[in-house]
Amino acid sequence: MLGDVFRAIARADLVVEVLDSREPDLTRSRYVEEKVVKMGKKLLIAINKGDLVPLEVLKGWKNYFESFEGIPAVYLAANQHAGTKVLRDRMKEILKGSGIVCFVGYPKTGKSSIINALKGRHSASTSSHPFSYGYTRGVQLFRIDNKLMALDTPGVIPPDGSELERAIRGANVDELENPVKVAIELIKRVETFNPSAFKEAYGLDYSNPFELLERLALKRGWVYKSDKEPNVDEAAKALIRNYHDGKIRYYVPPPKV
Ligand SMILES: Nc1nc2c(ncn2[C@@H]2O[C@H](COP(=O)(O)OP(=O)(O)OP(=O)(O)O)[C@@H](O)[C@H]2O)c(=O)[nH]1
Ligand SMILES: [Mg+2]
Repeated sequence: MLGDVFRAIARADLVVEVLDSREPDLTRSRYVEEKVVKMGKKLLIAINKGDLVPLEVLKGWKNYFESFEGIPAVYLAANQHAGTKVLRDRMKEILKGSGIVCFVGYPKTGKSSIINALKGRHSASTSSHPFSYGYTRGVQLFRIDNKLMALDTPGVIPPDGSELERAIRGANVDELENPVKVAIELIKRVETFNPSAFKEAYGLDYSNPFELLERLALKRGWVYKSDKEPNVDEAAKALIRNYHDGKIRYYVPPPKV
């Protein structure tokens, strides 16, 4: 799988690494970044899901990447088509006109959403390429306009890292060993940055993470047939999926430069 991504990078002139604005540090792959540089490709960071985070924080992360790490960066919210023009202009500027751009990043950071937003309504509706959300399987080539082509790649997660990190990096919930344990860790982490994140998302009151899962299960009608107890496993998976789908608002502040 990672081999497919590197073969796609080899075909491109510029690589855009897509990060989740809530967790830019945990959703970036220094391994892939180093590989991109070694392969002689240009790198641009796109901080996506910007609608979930205050503008000052987005600017702070952009400044951190550009000033401290020397990597050009833009922020955007693909699902609202906000910031896509800035991204398109920045890509053309780096490419000095035209070329092939390869989008990489962990699953669920929004690679396919960005490409779809870049294509715009007109070309998307006339495109013969099948476009779908959900996990992108193979590498696909799209035309953005008469200057830019985009390679969409599947998100790949290295096997190292804790289950919590894997969940934040978009791991398929059905591949997590213990979704309830991971969901509880995720709730605790998010609440250290935004104590009311889940109350805002679900409108539920609770006194601890496990109780949140129970309340969520009952609200959705997920109970075990045998004893009518809340199905917390189902609730845990749903919560992690909602997290991936950008329903939970919080942010990790950028490092002080
Ligand atoms: N809130 C918010 N959600 C977004 C944004 N962009 C994408 N999403 C959501 O994030 C989820 C994943 O989006 P995709 O575009 O499929 O992500 P991907 O990186 O292509 O995922 P893989 O193909 O699995 O690697 C979807 O539920 C999108 O609706 C955004 O800017 N803001
Ligand atoms: Mg995709």
